Amino acid sequence: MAETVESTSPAALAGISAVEPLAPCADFPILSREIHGKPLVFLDSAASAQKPRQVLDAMDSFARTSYANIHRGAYTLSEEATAAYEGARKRIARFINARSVREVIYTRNTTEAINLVARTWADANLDEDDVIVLTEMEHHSNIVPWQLAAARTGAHIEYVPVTDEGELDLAAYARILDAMKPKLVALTQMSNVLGTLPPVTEMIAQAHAVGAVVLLDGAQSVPHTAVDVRALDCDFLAFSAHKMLGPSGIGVLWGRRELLEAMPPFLGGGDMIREVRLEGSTWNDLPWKFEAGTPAIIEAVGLGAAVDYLGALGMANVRAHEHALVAYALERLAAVPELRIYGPPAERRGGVVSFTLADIHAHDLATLLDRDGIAVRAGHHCAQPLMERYKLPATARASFYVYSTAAEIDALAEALERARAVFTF
Ligand code: C6P
Repeated sequence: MAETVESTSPAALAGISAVEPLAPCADFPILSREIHGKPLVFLDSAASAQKPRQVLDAMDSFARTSYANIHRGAYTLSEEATAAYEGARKRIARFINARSVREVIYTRNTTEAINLVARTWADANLDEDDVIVLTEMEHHSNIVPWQLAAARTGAHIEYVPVTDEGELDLAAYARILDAMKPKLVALTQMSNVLGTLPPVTEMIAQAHAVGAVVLLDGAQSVPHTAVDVRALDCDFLAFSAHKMLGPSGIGVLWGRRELLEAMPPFLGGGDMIREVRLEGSTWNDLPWKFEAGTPAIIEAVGLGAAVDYLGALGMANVRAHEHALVAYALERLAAVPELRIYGPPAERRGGVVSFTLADIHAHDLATLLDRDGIAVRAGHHCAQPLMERYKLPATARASFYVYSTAAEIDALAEALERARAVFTF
């Protein structure tokens, strides 16, 4: 079981095993549900995480007692709502070690955060002589906005290939940087399909050495490991609340202040302006320059509560727990006949395991697992270029979080063995 995790692993160092959940399951009301008469085994946190009652209660209590629009009314409720909304921003800034709270911009999600940069920074800074570097393991959210930006500006996109083992080809990356001197590198801090954790600190330093700006897609990293924007020295970071125990409908773009100051606004409307005249308008200060219209106020309160909850668990412990789980999962699932796992070893992987079983279609597998109460994602995981690279139409994917346990991985492995028996009858 979890004791097989090697002694120098983050889990072993933190004294954490995969046997117990890191967070009390009682905090997560949904985990007491049954699906088809079986206890729910939720293994799809990479798609969206479940919410602890601390987050649900914070949103509920705010909506019941302090809700009003923000930044608008000189009355008590509006002042309380503004304080709650801006207070959450301060906690998020601390969570990622931002230099200033003004660098934290609320968006709808990671996708909108990346689109914001691809619309404003890219349009103002790129032309047909410029190169954008992406990788083959990006989620569609970190490909399509740049393809649209390239179509508008004439910039060229170059992709860092992935190896057969599911890691970035770092020699190719160095060659691309050297030969093409890109203006922008946009890459994921963790693959949502393979779980790969690229060496982003080194990659950012290499990109900066040739003058590139670096955007990190933190959708799968910020929920699962300590992310310190100053230590990483990145220029932009995008992430979503719903993958880190918070609600859907809110995400974050963090950006280096001088870059954000120089960027034109993204969306126009209320709150993002200083003055509007019929002849033209001027813009509000950061971060509100990028927050047009009534934002997701209750959701910001939820994200603040999620950050508090994760902070209390300790992000090093979250990482250690998931490392123990993924190490156990790789070993336990490898024992299932005809099961093939994709991606790197546990040391360079987050809490995600993509697999195929014999020639059973991933969707059929996921449907069968659901009969056993087990929720996994199946499909291309919004990473079609990566799936094409491995000639895979689809995989099934199990992903773990603070409430996951080794027993759930056992349940998955046993259900997969039963599924194989059904399909290969
Ligand atoms: N991946 C998954 O099941 P949004 O939808 O904007 O909150 O997040 C987009 C996104 C961007 N980058 C990465 C690396 C991601 O994993 C995701 C979301 C989910 O893998 C839903 S497709």
